[in-house]
Amino acid sequence: MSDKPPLRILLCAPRGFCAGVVRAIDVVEAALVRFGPPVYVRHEIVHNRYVVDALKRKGAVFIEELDEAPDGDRPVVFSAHGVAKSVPAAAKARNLIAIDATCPLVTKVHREAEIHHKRGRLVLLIGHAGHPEVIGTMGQLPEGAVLLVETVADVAALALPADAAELAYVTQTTLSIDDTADVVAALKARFPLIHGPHKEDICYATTNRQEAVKRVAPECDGLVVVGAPNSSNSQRLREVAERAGCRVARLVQRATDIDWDEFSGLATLGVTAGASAPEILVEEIIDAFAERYAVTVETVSTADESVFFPLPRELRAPAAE
Ligand code: 0CH
Ligand code: SF4
Repeated sequence: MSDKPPLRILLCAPRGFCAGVVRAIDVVEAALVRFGPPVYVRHEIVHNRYVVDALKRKGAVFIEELDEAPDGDRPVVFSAHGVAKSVPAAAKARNLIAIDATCPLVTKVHREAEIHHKRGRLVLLIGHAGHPEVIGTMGQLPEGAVLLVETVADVAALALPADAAELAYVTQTTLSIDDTADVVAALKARFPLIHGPHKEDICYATTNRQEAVKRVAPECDGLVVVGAPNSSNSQRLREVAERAGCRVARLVQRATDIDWDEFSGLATLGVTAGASAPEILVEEIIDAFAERYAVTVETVSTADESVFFPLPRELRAPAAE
């Protein structure tokens, strides 16, 4: 008999990589094959250090701004989070080879914002200030054409008349489903004529990962989200667990980050991973618990995912003759 205390692990499914992240990483890999190193990547391709370090070893060079890359015909990949219109324009002006790894579901939001603007509407973006996706979406339109709204209180504080007819909203793709529903409800209450998507622009992956956490959290005393602190969708998963009553809900990048005092005396632990966290890190964390507990792992599945996004045309292998 094991002298380790028992621990039941409820493993959320879906968890981890989404279709946009798989595509973004594949874009960098394909660009390395097509052009050879160095391939410049503007911003972390996805918010995960393990992924970034693995690509660095293959010859990717991560930069925050375009001017950190030399002029000339080297490829520069834009991250999954998207970029302002000024970025591809600057790349073109400098003769860089621009390769766009923006998730198609983020690009869809960019196009929605553009359509609203063309129809003469002021666009309200629900999102988190300073996040690269928010900077990218705001940067689709001229200065002042998009206003950022983060909270219900921000809606109340908007200096706009209640009968402002030409208004629309779009959202960041990785927000909390519940918080966003409240902000959208506040917008609709204050501006009944506001245009918007059917619900919001939160993507399928964000929705499914939050749903799975909601299902397991009430049964868990603790929950680990494998993900990085700058990963918006991962942070939202931790919040969902906390709000559902998990005594300890933590975001963890690697097993070495776990504070074992916090995770002592657990009977049931939930485990999930943000959309940018590779499965190998989930395994590492479960293995670390297995060193201290006699673990049993049950997968709790709340949705099936089969979304796939092809590579940008310029990186696809030529069709077989
Ligand atoms: O959740 P955020 O947007 O911070 O990004 P991530 O952790 O890199 O996950 C991938 C989503 C990228 C854009 O939606
Ligand atoms: Fe695309 Fe959603 Fe993944 Fe972001 S989280 S990359 S929007 S699928």
